[in-house]
Amino acid sequence: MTRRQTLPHSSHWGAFSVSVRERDIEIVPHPRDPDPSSLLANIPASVSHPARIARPMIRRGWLDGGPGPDRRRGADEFVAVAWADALDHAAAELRRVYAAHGPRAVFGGSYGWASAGRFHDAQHQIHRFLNLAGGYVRSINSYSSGAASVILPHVIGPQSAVAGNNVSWSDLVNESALVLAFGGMALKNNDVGGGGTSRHIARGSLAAARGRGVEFHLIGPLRDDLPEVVEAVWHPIRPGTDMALMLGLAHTLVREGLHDRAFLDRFCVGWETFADYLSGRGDGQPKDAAWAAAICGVPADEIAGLARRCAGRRTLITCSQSLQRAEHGEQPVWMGVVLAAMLGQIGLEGGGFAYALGSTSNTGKPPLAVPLPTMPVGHNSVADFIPVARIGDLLLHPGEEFDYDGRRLAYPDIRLLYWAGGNPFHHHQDIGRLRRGFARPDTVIVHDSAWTATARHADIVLPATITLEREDIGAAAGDPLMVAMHRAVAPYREARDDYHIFTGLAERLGLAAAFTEGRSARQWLEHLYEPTRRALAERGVNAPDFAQFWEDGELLLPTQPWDGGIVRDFRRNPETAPLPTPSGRIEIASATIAGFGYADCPGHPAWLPPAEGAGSPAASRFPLQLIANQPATRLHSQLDFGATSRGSKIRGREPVRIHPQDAAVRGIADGDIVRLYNDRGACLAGAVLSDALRPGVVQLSTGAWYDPADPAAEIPFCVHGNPNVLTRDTGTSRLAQGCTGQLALVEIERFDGPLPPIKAFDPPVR
Ligand SMILES: Nc1nc2c(c(=O)[nH]1)N[C@H]1C(S)=C(S)[C@@H](COP(=O)(O)OP(=O)(O)OC[C@H]3O[C@@H](n4cnc5c(=O)[nH]c(N)nc54)[C@H](O)[C@@H]3O)O[C@H]1N2
Ligand SMILES: Nc1nc2c(c(=O)[nH]1)N[C@H]1C(S)=C(S)[C@@H](COP(=O)(O)OP(=O)(O)OC[C@H]3O[C@@H](n4cnc5c(=O)[nH]c(N)nc54)[C@H](O)[C@@H]3O)O[C@H]1N2
Ligand SMILES: [Mo]
Repeated sequence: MTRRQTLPHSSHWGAFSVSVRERDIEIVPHPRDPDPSSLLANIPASVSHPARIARPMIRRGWLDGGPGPDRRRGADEFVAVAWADALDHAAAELRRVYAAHGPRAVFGGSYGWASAGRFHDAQHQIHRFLNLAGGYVRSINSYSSGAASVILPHVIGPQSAVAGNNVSWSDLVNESALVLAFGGMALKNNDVGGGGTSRHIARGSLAAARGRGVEFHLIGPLRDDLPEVVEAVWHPIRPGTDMALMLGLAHTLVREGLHDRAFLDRFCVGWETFADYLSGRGDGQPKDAAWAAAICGVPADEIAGLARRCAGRRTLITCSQSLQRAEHGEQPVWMGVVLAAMLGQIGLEGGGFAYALGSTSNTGKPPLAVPLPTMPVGHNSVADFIPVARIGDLLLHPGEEFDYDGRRLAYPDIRLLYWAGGNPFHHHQDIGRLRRGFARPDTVIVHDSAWTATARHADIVLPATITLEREDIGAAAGDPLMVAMHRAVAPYREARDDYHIFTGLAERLGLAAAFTEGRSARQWLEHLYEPTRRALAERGVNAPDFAQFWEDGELLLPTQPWDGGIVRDFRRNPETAPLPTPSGRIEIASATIAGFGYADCPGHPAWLPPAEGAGSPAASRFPLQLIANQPATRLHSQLDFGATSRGSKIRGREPVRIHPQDAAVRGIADGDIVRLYNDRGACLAGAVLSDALRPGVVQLSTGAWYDPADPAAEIPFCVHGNPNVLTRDTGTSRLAQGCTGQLALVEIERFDGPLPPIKAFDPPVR
């Protein structure tokens, strides 16, 4: 027996150390972290779980019949092959597609969170490789923030200007008087920060703010989107209707003369245009509190009272990312800015508008003073792209045109789909439709460490290592701890690092020297570390060489003083520090957007009823509003087989929360297995009765691995609880084309049939 060692490491949900003897590991949270994440307990299972991919695999139909569209993808068997053969096949197919169809036939967007670590990050690796191989059709923006990232630059500035960079946690604690939190600031979401985090501070900050007397209002369908300690007033809104509530607040402010005319005049453009809409001068419908109440389900006097509470004090409006992950998701983000402008608080400490503060663990913290190690990806020769959540349309509608942010673009014809570090059968909507899309290309190549549904829909499956099996540098903007991620265990069976896999392909394509630049993985770490070390030395602060950093296991990086960024500069002097919008001011109405002529995103914020909302034809058959939010027990689909995730399941199914009234009329008891369904698909889940939901709302978080009862079925039935069999594959609007996965209409019934087994974690071949 080797002796037990303790090694530094990191993950998207926190820095930790791993105590290891052979493959037996224990995870110890970092001592700096006041509130470590329960997601750490998912990690031990990952080391040797049977869901890990043991060997390279090729799908039977592809191996026998060669490349080509194939509806058997996802329902075919796999054949284990030697690494050399798998790489030969993949390289030959890349060569064929590049030669016959050109780089516009290769989709390498490969969206996904992959793992913490600056060098082995799968997105950097795949994009670097494909750039050298000839280029690829990419994806832009994110599932997280598709709508906000496009609307915000038109209205106030880039997303980074208001996402945690104008109002910090310490501003909130020390300066805010009232926090109006749209979508809340769920502590579960604070577990995660892309790239890692060494201090989870949301819980402590929220408690401290309340301790100073800050008044919290939660606008949201779930009471637990703010922790009990802040004693929030809960306004249980009908999902997808925040825009109407915001208009009702705005109307009340104007009617009672509580809006800040001086601020609107000095810092904004477009007020008159919007005011006409608000008052109903344009369309005959005043957007008053009574009008809003009928749409959003919050009583009119409550809306009016809330507007009065917000006026005349240091009010902070926060908007979670979830609000914009829905049809017309641009609107509540735009209107959140407008409401904050009407209150005259934008650019003041602890006031104004903050986007996504609390949606992840690294917003609202001071920025770093030195650059982080960054893997260069090179240059992509292909101009074509898709807004990331249009993957279904890309695969199903080659050649078809679409709108995006004032441009008219077309979908290229994709022959080869390459994914590393993401799980579209987790992240994308309407899995039945996505499956039809995945049948279209000639070849699908996937690297993953585990048999996700995406791997099961591939032709060539290449087993990747997990972070514990390799060395890396863990770091993230917004957190000062840089971690020397030591290798803790040997790779599982035949798994290889993505870098190693791409090196093997690069060798076959004659690109090895360009891809590796002659460096081993360790030499890359040393190379990538150097700019950070140099910047530290230039500042005259502790700048250990790489060997010392590696031995120390971590390095605390200096941060910059918090200055509130461009929004606060603008508030101090709008003439010398204009915003980067067309007018240099906050755009309450946008001539640019009006010029696009989009009915689903007009030139000022507006209430636009969603196709599937209350009162829609679909609602008469599927009357429950599903919230498909981020899971509390894992990061997305990652480590769904881990202890924390498994521990929350009910007879192996993902829990669905339902209000006792909705359960009673359907004869559903706590702990029952239920079937959620609509026209697009169905899934099983375990019922949890809870009065923390607004009646009519059910909540099934994302991330349970897609586990079809019949993998070949046209309409998917997932026996495990993946809500994306139910969600609708449509963009937020022609402006941003963002993901709309947060909401869907469903019906629920008790499932009394024989319970199908869970097979998601069984490998398709041993
Ligand atoms: N209905 C609905 N759907 C949603 C959302 C929603 O609110 N509702 N939210 C959306 C959001 S915000 C997001 S960000 C997406 C997240 O979607 P994804 O980022 O695609 O989800 P993950 O489960 O993190 O997928 C990462 C995959 O990479 C693999 N992986 C990890 N490390 C490595 C590595 O080093 N190498 C390789 N090759 N693979 C690795 C993991 O095993 C996993 O399969 O989901 C979106 N989907
Ligand atoms: N534990 C954990 N944390 C995570 C992640 C994870 O997978 N697991 N993922 C991370 C990622 S990639 C992202 S992008 C962020 C996402 O951050 P968000 O998008 O903000 O997170 P969600 O949990 O999807 O949604 C937050 C809450 O919004 C509420 N909500 C939903 N629809 C509406 C609505 O129409 N109106 C109002 N007012 N409220 C609504 C729901 O009650 C939900 O609980 O989370 C990050 N944090
Ligand atoms: Mo996200």
